[in-house]
Parts: sequence; C-alpha cells; structure tokens
Amino acid sequence: MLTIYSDDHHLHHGRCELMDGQLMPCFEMPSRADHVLQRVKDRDLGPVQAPQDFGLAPLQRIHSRDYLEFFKNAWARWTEYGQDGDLLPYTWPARTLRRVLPTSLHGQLGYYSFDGGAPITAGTWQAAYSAAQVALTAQQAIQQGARSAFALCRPPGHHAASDLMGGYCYLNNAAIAAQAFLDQGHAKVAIIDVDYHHGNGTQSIFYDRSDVLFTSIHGHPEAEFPFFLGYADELGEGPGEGFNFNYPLPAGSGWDTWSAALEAACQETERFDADVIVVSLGVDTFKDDPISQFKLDSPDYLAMGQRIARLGRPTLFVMEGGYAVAEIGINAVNVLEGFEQAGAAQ
Ligand code: Q9C
Ligand code: ZN
Repeated sequence: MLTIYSDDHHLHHGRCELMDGQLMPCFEMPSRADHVLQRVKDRDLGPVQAPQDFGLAPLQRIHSRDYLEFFKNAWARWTEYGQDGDLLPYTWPARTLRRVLPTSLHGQLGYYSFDGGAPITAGTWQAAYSAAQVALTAQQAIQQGARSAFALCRPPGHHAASDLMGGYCYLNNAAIAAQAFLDQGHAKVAIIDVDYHHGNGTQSIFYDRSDVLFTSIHGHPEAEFPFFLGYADELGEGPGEGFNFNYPLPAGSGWDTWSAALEAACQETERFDADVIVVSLGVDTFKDDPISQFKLDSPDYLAMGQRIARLGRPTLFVMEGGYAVAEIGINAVNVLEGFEQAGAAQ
C-alpha cells in the first residue's frame, strides 16, 4: 500500500492543553506521525511518497474562504502583538451570545473554534495545509486506480467543520479527500470514522447531503469529547436524511462491542453502495490510550482492516487520532496490513 507523508507536520507542535483542570503537554505531538512512519517502513508496507500541491481550491470545497483566510493569517497577526507563545481561544459564542464576527484576533479565534484544544503555532497553517495535500495526493492515487492508499496526515482533521477548528483539528483532511472524489466524477463516497471520538466536523459538513454516507463509532457523547454531537438519533437532515449513522458506545467497550458496531456501519455502507470509501483512521480506541476509554488490543486492528477490506471498494485511509505513542504505529499499520491480507485472499 502506498503511503503519502510530509515532514511538514513537525512545523506544528502545540505546547499545552487544558486537561482535567491542569495544563498538560499536548497529547497530539509530532512523534505520533514519526512512529507511524517508522512502522510503515519496518513492515515494508509499500512506497512512501511526498505530497503534491493541489493548492487551495480543494480546501475551499469544504472550508469557507473567510475561515481559511483567518487561519492562514492568524499567526502573523499574533506576532504583531509581539507574542510568540501558542495562540489559544478563550471565549466562544455559546447560548445567549451573538454569533457576529468580531474584529479582534481573539474574538475571531473564538468565532472560528469550538474548544481550546487546537493551538495555533508558527507552523500550524503550513502543517495543516500539507496534511490536506497528503490526503489529496493519496486520493489521487486511488483515483488513478490504486485499490488503497494511506494518507499519514498530521494534524488530524475529523473535528474540523467548515469554519471551525477544535479537538486538535484545523482542516478536515478526510472531508477534503471525499469531496475530491466527488468532484472527479464519483457519485457516492462513504466515510467510516473509527476514531475514538465522534467526527463532529465531518458529520456537520455532509449532514444535509446524500452523496456522502457518514458512519462513526465512538465514545458516547454523554460522557466523551466532543460532547455536543454524535448521538444515535442524528440521522441526517433534508436530502441527507438516512445518510448519517452514529454508534456511540460506553466507556470500557472492547472488541466484541466495538466490532458489532463496525459490522452495523459496514452493513449501512454496503447498502449505500459507495464508489469509494474513506476511513477516518484514529487508533485512540486502544486499551492504553492516555485520553480514551475503549479496550481494543493491537491484534483487533488487523481484524478491523480485514472487515473494511471485505467491503470490496477502493479505500483511502486517513490518519486521525491515537495518543499511545509507543503503539500508534503498530495499531495503525495493523489496520492497513489487515486490509491488505484480506484483499490478497479475495
Ligand atoms: N484538552 C482527535 O482524536 N481533548 N482529537 C479533550 C481537552 C480533546 C481528540 C481534553 C480530544 C480531541 C483527533
Ligand atoms: Zn480521537
């Protein structure tokens, strides 16, 4: 399987996040992608290539112009104040407040974010831009006939909405790639989000559309980030009704519970009859993940890849979360190897 990877992810290295009332070093750190890349090489998964540059146009298909402009310029505006620490929001337009775009940097930062988990540093725009190009380059490989490809994206994307950053995410790599498939002639794309957290950004982007099926298996939003989306009764709206399926699971869920939800998501995906599949591949479902509460073990990720392979469709894997850094490579690449093993057996 071809892997697309850019060293630019090192340009994004947030210092701190607020976790359980304490400032902690960011869990979403550069060594995550380094470990996945190392495992790809150790296992001889296939060639590793740098991304091409498709420019801003495919990003603008998912994200609003004003959001992209704000994100691109935010760091320069911050340094105009003489600041060089991470840029973090602290006020959001919640209930009772007006959603009017302020002129100040921090007002705009609150307007364009939904939490304090997405710090902007000097290189965040470049890293996120390159991650989107990684996804688009892997998408192109499938468009040109590959059965599968791995977009080793960092920072991750599935929490980012059309004009919102949050949850370590800035640009929605999976959504950008899904839209590229549609723009290049495919009629139906299915996104399966296996990250521990609900893919609220991806859901919101495609919620009123019938050309993208979104399924997500995740920690129940009653108890887990992002808390305010991801319930099972969210089924899509308007033309998108019936094209969104959430499988929220309780803390402590292991492979038996999790794989039953995957089976349900796969059956919806089969019913949808997608041309291509995009997998939002987070491995924060792992038993030792420091911020998550599921109990998957490393061999389970092989089985996960095998089940996805049985869908029998060209499949783009897009890296999302996973914070047990020592095992992230094993678990992510196990999904890819499981996929390839099942394909070879077909
Ligand atoms: N700092 C992904 O897995 N953390 N994002 C809550 C507050 C948010 C996870 C603690 C977790 C976001 C891509
Ligand atoms: Zn996650």
